[in-house]
Amino acid sequence: MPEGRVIKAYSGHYFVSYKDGVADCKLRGRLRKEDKDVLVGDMVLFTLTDAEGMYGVIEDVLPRKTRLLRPPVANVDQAVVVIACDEPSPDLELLDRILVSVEAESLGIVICINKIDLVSRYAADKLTKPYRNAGYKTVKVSARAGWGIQRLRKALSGKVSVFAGPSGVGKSALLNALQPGLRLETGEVSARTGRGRHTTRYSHLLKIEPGGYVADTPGFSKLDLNRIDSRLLGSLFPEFRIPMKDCKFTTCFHYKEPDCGVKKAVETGHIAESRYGHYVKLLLETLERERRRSR
Ligand SMILES: Nc1nc2c(ncn2[C@@H]2O[C@H](COP(=O)(O)OP(=O)(O)OP(=O)(O)O)[C@@H](O)[C@H]2O)c(=O)[nH]1
Ligand SMILES: [Mg+2]
Ligand SMILES: [Zn+2]
Repeated sequence: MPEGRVIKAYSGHYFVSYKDGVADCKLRGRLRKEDKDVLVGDMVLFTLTDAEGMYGVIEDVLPRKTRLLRPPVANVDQAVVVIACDEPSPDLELLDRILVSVEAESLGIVICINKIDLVSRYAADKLTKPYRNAGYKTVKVSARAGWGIQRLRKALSGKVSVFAGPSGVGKSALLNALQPGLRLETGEVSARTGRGRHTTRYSHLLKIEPGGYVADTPGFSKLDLNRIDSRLLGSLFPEFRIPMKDCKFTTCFHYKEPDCGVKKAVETGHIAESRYGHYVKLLLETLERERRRSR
């Protein structure tokens, strides 16, 4: 039975890329009954239903290596979290939420700072610094001016990646810059609201040269982290991991406790205040949810 990779899925159609092309597949009734969700990135076994090899039926979904909830994709090696320097203005809380959700799935992370043509080099560096200091791989680019595209290509090469981030930051534009000829639709940011217009509607896994896949995905502006354990949260901020070892209490939440290594690192500037602030916000949310669940 041929094996392939789901590259796009909508309204009951699953587009499966395999050695002879792409087949438009349906789900075998059994899978539909089990309510099995088949995601972009899933590896599947399928049977062809026509001689030309254009249509088929998915018979089985192979075990997933990884799975991200938002955006929903399977089997990616890394997430490329895209933000814009401006238009839309950076939502650092959303960025930190996305980073935590990706850390929780143990995927690789690249932070891509797009639209550097719109701001000074100083402003772009200032935005990037807390994340570089936290140990993240960051790439500053401009899809419009073509700056940094080679560095981004290098970070994607040989891997399966997913672009994640709010609407309007330029995910589709970056893919167009990476792979001439794709002609993905892009949409102007609204002058009135300063937000993107949700131009990309469906996730789509695309092949890029010289090797690798990238999923373009619809932008989103909210992310609830409702599967994360309050005890784990601190370790999902990579720059907390070493300072945490100096906390007096092994159960430290790095919040109200005395003698906390993380809080000390915030005071000395080794941890960015914005990152710590988002940590506290997420911690309180998580504790509140755990309290409600245990009632
Ligand atoms: N100035 C500038 N504009 C850019 C850059 N990259 C993208 N844009 C513009 O930003 C707008 C949004 O780009 P898209 O690629 O549609 O954004 P997206 O992230 O795919 O948005 P959704 O599909 O809605 O999630 C378009 O008008 C692009 O031309 C850039 O580097 N600089
Ligand atoms: Mg798009
Ligand atoms: Zn602590």
